[in-house]
Amino acid sequence: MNAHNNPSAAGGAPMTPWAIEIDLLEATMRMPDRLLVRRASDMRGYYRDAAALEHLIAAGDPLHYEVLEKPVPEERGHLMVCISRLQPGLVGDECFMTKGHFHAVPATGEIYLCLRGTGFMVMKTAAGLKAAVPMRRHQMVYVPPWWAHRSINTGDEPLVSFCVYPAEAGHNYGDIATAGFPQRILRRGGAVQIVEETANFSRPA
Ligand code: S6P
Ligand code: ZN
Repeated sequence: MNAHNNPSAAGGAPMTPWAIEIDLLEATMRMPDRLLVRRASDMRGYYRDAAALEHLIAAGDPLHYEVLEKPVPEERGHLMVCISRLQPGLVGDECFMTKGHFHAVPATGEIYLCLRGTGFMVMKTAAGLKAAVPMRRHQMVYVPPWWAHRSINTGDEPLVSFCVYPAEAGHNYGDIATAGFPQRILRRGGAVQIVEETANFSRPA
C-alpha cells in the first residue's frame, strides 16, 4: 500500500469519514466526545488582580470556558475541530480570557470562526511581535504559525468560536503562565480598553 491509497499516518486502516452537527445559531456541537472545562480556580496567575480572582473563586468558582471536541488522532494530516465557549465576566476590571498558548509544534496555524459574542484574539510571537484582532459573529480570525493566541470576551454573552487546527499541533503553555501577553483587555464603566503590558503589570504586589 502506498501513500496515495493509505492516508493514515500510522499506516493502519484509513479513518472512516464522519460528520457531526454544529448548530451555528446556538453555537454548540452536538454530542462532543471530549469536554475541557476551566473554572476561575484554573486561572490563578493569569490575571493582574490576583485578589479579585480569589474573591471570585470564594464566591462560587464560576465557569470560565469550555472546549467541546470530537478528537481525531494527533497526527500530521488530520485536522482537529472544536468549539470554544468563553463566558462573559470580569476579574477586577480585566475581561474573562482563555489561558492562551503556543502550539507545541509551533509552525502550525489555526482558524477561529466566531459564532457568537464579541471580544479579541490577542497574539504574540517569541520574537516580540504582538497583535489584538477583534472577534465578533461571522468574523474569522487567522492565527498564523508561530503566534501564541488567547481569546478574550469583552461582551455580556458567551464568546463562542469554531476552531480548526492541525491535529499534531498540541499546546505549549509554559511561557504564557510566566510572561503573559503584551496586551491586556480591560472593561471600565462599559468601555473596553487595550492596555499595553508593563514589566510589573502582570504581577501586582
Ligand atoms: C487549540 C485551540 C483551542 C484552545 C481553547 C482553550 O489549539 O486554540 O481549542 O485550546 O480555546 O484555550 P487554552 O489556551 O486554555 O488552551
Ligand atoms: Zn491553538
